[in-house]
Amino acid sequence: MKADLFEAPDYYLLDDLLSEEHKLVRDAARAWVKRDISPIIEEYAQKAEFPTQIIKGLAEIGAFGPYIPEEYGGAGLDQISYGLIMQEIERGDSGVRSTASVQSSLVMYPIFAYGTEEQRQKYLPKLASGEWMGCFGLTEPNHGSNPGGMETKFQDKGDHFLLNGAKLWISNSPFADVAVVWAKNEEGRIHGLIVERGMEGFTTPETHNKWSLRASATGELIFDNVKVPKENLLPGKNGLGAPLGCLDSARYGIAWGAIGAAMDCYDTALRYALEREQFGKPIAGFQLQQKKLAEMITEITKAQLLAFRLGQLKNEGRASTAQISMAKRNNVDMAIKIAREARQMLGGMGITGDYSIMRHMMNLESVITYEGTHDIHLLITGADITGIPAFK
Ligand code: TGC
Ligand code: FAD
Repeated sequence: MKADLFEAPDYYLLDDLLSEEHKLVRDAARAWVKRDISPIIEEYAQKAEFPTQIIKGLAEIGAFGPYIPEEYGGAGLDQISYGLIMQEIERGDSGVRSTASVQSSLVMYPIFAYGTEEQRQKYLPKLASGEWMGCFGLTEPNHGSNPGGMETKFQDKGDHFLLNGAKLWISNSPFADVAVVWAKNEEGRIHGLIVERGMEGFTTPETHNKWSLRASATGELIFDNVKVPKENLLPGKNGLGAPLGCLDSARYGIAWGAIGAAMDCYDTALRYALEREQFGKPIAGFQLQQKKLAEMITEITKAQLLAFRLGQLKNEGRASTAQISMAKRNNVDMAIKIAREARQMLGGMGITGDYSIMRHMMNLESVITYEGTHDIHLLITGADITGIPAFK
């Protein structure tokens, strides 16, 4: 990995719209990524290992529960700060951002929003500090885009619930201390349960051979007659809307995160094009290369504006699921296209680990798939504007 010379593009002077707190939070995350992620991430991605030593640093920059109130150990920040932290982390690596997204939006958020006061007190401070890590089990082998069809189920056994089933593609599962698991009760209603490592019958085998998100640990959750204490049920919300409500928060973070990956690819390609000479001049002087760079900065700027406005709406409690879908879909698609173009601009060097672009490009194949695929988000927009759901 070359020295991290990253300079963030801000073509429309968006910094002027940020508060001093936003800039402080963003700059701290940016400096941490430069110091603690850039020097090591390529090695960990190559060996397909999550760098557990970064957990403490993630907690320190406020990446675990940025918008969870301070009384529960969160950072008590607004939604734009949350987005900026995700942008900076994903500038380093989408897999590291995944770890933070899952911890914050898919584990801490449901415990905060749907949990009892005892559950909040027990889990949130430890999750915020990184002492405990969490994962979120919604997807199953036979149910990805349609989680409502899930087969994982629990029975009421009087003094406990008996949980059976399996979840697949679960970020953080191989090392998570707690899992927020979505399962159906005997009436077929979906509920959230907090399952802890060490419960008998609960295993978390790792998924290997990924070409994407290699620095993030992914695995299964297997429940074989797991006795879950009744106090581990999240009582505040049930039905499919409960897990989907968590996805709103995570997808919002991804809309910002993808900008980070795109900015890194653009910045790397611009610097390379100014230095690399062919036919007696820098390749940045050729019109075809300028077209790529000009289109990249245009798309990044549009994505930044979309994310910023969505952040304002989120702060006001007015961001709809469909608005979040539009931003997740657009910004991830923008980033993956930029990664592909930027990689070409580096010629043969673009396929090496000396530069971050190919890693971003491969990571973004997961990002465009998880938290709702590119096509599912298009259908969410379609349903919103026509009033006719076309999922089934
Ligand atoms: P549908 O009939 O549309 O909805 C069922 C019920 O849920 C309500 N609802 C929501 N509630 C809160 N927030 C939302 N965003 C909601 N969206 C829907 C809805 O009102 C309804 O309520 P009610 O009371 O009428 O029952 O459900 P459907 O079965 O037709 O499915 C719709 C669809 C396809 C959009 C949905 O299932 C979907 O979003 N599928 C994609 C699945 C997905 O995104 N999975 C992600 C798994 S987690 C993950 O990938 C983590 S990656 C790691 C990382 O983040 O880094
Ligand atoms: P499928 O649902 O089988 O879709 C296959 C294809 O069919 C897609 O192109 C899809 O768009 C298309 N399709 C499906 N339905 C329709 C339709 N109605 N109309 C048109 N096209 C359709 N899940 C979790 O619960 N927790 C996690 O932490 C988590 N982490 C993940 C990490 C990684 C690295 C990956 C790759 C996935 C992760 N996921 C996680 C799962 C992820 O959310 C699912 O992969 C995703 O929702 C898609 O489900 P699927 O893979 O089963 O694909």
